[in-house]
Amino acid sequence: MSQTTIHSSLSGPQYDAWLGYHAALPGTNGATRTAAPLWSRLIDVQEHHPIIDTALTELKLGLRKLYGEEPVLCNAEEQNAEQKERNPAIRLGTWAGSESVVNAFTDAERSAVHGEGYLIREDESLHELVIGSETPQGILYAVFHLLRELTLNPGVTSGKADSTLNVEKRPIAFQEQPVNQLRMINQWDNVDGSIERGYAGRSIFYENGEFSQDLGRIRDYARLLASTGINAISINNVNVHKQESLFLTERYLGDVAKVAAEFRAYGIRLFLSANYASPIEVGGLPTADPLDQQVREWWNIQTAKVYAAIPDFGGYLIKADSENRPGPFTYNRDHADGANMLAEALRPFGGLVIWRCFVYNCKQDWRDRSTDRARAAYDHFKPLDGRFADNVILQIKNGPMDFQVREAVSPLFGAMEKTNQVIEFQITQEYTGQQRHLAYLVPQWKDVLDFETYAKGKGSEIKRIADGSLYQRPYSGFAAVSNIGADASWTGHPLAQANLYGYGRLGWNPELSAEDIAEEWVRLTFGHDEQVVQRITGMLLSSLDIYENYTAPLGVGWMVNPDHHYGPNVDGYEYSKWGTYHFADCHGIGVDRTVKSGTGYTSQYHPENEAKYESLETCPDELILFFHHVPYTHVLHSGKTVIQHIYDTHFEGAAQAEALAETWRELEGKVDPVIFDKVAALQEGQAEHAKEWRDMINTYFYRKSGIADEQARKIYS
Ligand code: GCV
Repeated sequence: MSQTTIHSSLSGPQYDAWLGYHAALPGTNGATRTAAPLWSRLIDVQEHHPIIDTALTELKLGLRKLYGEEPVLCNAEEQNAEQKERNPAIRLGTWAGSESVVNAFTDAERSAVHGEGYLIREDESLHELVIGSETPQGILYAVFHLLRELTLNPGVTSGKADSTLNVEKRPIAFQEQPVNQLRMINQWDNVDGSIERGYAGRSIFYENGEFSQDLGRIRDYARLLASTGINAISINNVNVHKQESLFLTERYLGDVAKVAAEFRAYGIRLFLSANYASPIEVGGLPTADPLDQQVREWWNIQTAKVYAAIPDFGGYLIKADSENRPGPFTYNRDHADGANMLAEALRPFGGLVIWRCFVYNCKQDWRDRSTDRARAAYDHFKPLDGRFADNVILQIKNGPMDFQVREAVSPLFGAMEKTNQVIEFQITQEYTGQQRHLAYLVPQWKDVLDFETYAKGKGSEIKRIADGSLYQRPYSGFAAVSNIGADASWTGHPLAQANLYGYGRLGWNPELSAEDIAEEWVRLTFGHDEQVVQRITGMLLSSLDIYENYTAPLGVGWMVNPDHHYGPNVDGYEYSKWGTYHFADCHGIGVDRTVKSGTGYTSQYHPENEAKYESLETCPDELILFFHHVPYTHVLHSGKTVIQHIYDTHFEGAAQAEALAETWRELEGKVDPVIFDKVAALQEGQAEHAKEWRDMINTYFYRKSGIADEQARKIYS
């Protein structure tokens, strides 16, 4: 066994996150310790594999925490039937490695799962629980599933049954298959220890130009990720600076390999963000032209060195020709030329190129009303459909602008039939309160995934493009920018852990509801006290609407301070080069993206959606200013004018933020005191800051429009 303990440089409930298994401990949030199932004292395993060893470590830890007793390992092959009868056990293994596990399931059952999928079945008469999968990863995911289930449904307590517990009738039986193939996390960490758009402290990966020596912290992160189903990670910022360009070289490859080993133990494949201009900056070549033979050879050789150090290396994540990063445009080549060059270098090793579509003109002239940043990704990439190599995947942000609290969905989903695609979300809360405000993002991601593109008629939702089923693509999935750092709670705001957890769960199964994921996370993290569960779940589920209420209205976006993007500044980006404008004047506000009179962006959608957005009659209220420039007196479907909507939502949002703080205060003494104090301070801060947003936005639009609030509330003039 390569590992018997879980490494941690920190401890406590906020650090344990959803893997504390506190839920059923006596005295914790009112729960009593549950009776251990008979099979939980023995684990029968017959094969050796590093990931199965990890699964065993996790299983032993989880069962010990849940039931106070660490199970022992045994080998049931060596027991006769009578002994087996006396020794109930958990049996686990892969189809190839464990005959007794194979025999526990029928052929039909086994063939219903493949790869990372798994089966779990409890046999009450034999007092055993069997876990089987085609792969060791599947076993690990099944173990985390089992522990989650035992925590969420503690069953009958050792004392009298507790009616407040969420008791589910046994026997346990699960058949699971991840819906998405690639379930990836992107770190935006820099080797100096900073994190671009990081709101939870310094990097856990790097400090002062070196890799962190605290591999235990990285392992703890790997287990959090694997427990939700994550199977890939890129460990450095997509903005690859000079020093990180050396990650592909001997200078850092040994360190990268050590980090890869930590993730490998949890079934997570490591990727690197690479600098497109590496042949120049690292290799000393005069060019990075993708059609230059020397350049191609440089990538081939360098990539072979990476694989010599990390044989299961995932591949390169690339941000090219975007926000001043180098790319193929410099050489009059297109993005297919650039991506395919890297694909060629990676192909012999089974590696992937993940190429980002966040490509737009960031030196726009605000006076130019015809250029529309929202159009850019589609305009650049749609014409290239069919030109990308098989091991290239395009990574497309969920919206056409940049992770706003509300924006349309990217029309590129549904536009590229012959191209592998993954959807990119942002877990880190750059534009959604920076982990100082509460914003549970799963409902937003659900809306995007459920969006009907009509690409192949009805039933062409974005989730079916992301999971590869609509176009039957070989590669597909989810990617998201991480929200963790060295903070003791990982995420700065302890409740922001729900976003990391929710992302993983949704990547595994996009059909899970935002409500179920929220409640699941709360129960795993805080236990089963009904008041705690209801209050925190309620806070999470209302949080994004609240945030939207007091910030930029009706889908127009931005209105934040430039650079750091925190706090209100209505004109912060209005006269800038970044292409993010609201065009408010004394008559009205919004961006005309119609074909009829605007930038023509609506035509990038399939006809059903184009028609819906093109017309004021059918455009949904929440996106009206994203698609149309309207007078303040325009009447929304809600019956309110735009200006009255702005006033009402901002008064309401600030009041709701205050109510969030009050709700949390009611939980004093019912949740861990460290978490309580931290969240209490953050919620007070949010309530105060929401007032600042309210007053700045309301005053701005009152001054612009000259229209008074119907309810004559206090608006500063
Ligand atoms: C990593 C936005 C952010 C940048 C980020 C960029 C991207 O513009 O503000 O910090 O850069 O998106 O996704 O590449």
